[in-house]
Amino acid sequence: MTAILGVLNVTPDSFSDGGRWERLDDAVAHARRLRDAGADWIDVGGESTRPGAVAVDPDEEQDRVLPVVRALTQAGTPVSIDTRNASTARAAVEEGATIINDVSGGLYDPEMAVVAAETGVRFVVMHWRGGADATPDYADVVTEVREELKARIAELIVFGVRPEQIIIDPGLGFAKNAHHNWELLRGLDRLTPLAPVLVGASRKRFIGRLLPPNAPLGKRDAPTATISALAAASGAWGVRVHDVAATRLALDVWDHWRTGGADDRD
Ligand code: PMM
Repeated sequence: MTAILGVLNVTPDSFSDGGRWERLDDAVAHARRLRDAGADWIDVGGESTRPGAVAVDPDEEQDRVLPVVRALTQAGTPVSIDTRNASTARAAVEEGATIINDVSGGLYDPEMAVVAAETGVRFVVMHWRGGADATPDYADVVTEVREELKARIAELIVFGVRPEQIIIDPGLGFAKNAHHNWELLRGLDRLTPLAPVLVGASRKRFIGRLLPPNAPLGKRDAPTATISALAAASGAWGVRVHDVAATRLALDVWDHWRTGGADDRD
């Protein structure tokens, strides 16, 4: 069954600007809703990686995410830590996180590979060519992303990361235009032989292009859920989404399709 990572962005603009504990409570309550809706992991991030975003100091990032990671793991909720900073990844794993999700695949912070190797947790290696603001330039996006991820896996193994820790991600929207993103989704079955594949399409701009101009973000959740089902059908290991309930339903549809409704004989 395809895994669901529910997005929990603990950035200042994400939650009400009340007191610190109030914000923590909000974050934990939102995580609980995501978990109840069917998330397998809560992917906690304290730094926006969207186009135009400013890098956050790792200490500030840890002040944001660690209390949330601690509260969730203490409640038995599986946590993934979405960070490019090795110190944040290490601290989150010490608090019980079981996945490190690095949009730079370890290229932003050279210590990240060491932390992944030493902690031994699952490590999401996203395809990265200098972030969301870098210019997209590919002759054959699927082949180039595939080859770059393959090379990255080989480098990480030299650093002591075990192959079975690695999950790859095509990095939709990161130095890729809408056409590149759709090509990568169409070519997903060329990435799955390398390693388990995570897809992060949720609410991204290329989905917005399917909708009327200025449609609210929430309108992107139905097409996101459709992508989740199609990604599962293409062999994805997991999807990272904001609206977990819609994706849960879409994945359940795929599961019934795949099994011919084997549990529905009554
Ligand atoms: N996208 C964002 C953040 N983290 N992690 C992975 N593995 N893959 C992604 O595509 C990804 C990510 C940016 O999206 P957000 O601002 O909506 O969280």
